[in-house]
Amino acid sequence: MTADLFDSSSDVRPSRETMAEGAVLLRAFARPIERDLIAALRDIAAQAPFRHMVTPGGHQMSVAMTNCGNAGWVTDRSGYRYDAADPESGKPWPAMPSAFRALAGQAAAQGGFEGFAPDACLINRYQAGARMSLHQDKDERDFENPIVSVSLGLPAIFLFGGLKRADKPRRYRLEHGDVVVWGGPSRLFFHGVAPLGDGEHNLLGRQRINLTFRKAH
Ligand code: MD3
Ligand code: FE
Repeated sequence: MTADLFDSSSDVRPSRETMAEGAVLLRAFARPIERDLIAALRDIAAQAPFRHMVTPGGHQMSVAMTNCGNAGWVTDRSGYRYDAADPESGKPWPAMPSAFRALAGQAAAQGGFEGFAPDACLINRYQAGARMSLHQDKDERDFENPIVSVSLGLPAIFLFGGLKRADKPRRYRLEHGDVVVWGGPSRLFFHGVAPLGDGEHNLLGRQRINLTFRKAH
C-alpha cells in the first residue's frame, strides 16, 4: 500500500509512541473527529472568548486562553487556580462537549488510564511567536489522574524535561491531531512550548490550538 496522494502530511495514520514512563504519544488520534472538535471550539470561543491572562508576577501571557467544563484554569495577580466561573463574564464556563469528553477518555484508556473523567479543559491558542516557558502542572488536587493534550492547527515544538527544572528538555514536534497522555511518573515533569512559527493550516489558519484535559477536583 502507498500513502494516499491527498494526504499532504506524512502522519495521518494513527500510531503510538512512549515518550517516558507514563507519557504516551498517539499521533493523529484526533484526526477522525477534527471537524467536530473545531466546530465545538468555535462555539466555546463565542461564549467565552480567548484572552491573554496575567501571571501572578504581572506578565501578560503570549498564549491566549479559554476553558470549558465545570472548572476552568485561570491566572491573575492573585495566583493560579481553577474557577467554576469565567472571571470576564461571571458566568459558568461553557459545558464540556461530549466529543471532547469521549476523546479524552478514549485517549487516556489507550495510555493505560481507564476511567479518566476530566472536569476541566483548558484551551490554549498560539499565534506566531507565542510560547509557554518550562513549568509543572501542579494546580490539580490529585496527581494520580493523567492530563490529556490534543494539538490542532499549526505544528509546535514541545519541550519535555524531567522532574527537575534543570533537566535538559527533549524536543517533540506536535502536529494537528496528535494526542498525548501524561500520567504516572511523567505527570509532574517540566514542559513547555517553543515560540510558534508562522504558517497556514488548512482548517485553523495561522494558529495552533491545544486542548488540555484535567481532573482539577
Ligand atoms: C507534560 N500546554 O496548558 S500540552 C499547559 O501545548 C501546557 O499548550 C502545552 O503545558 C500546550 O499547561 C503543552 C502538553 C502537556 C500538558 C500537561 C503536562 C504536557 C505535560 C503535564 C505533565 C507533563
Ligand atoms: Fe502545562
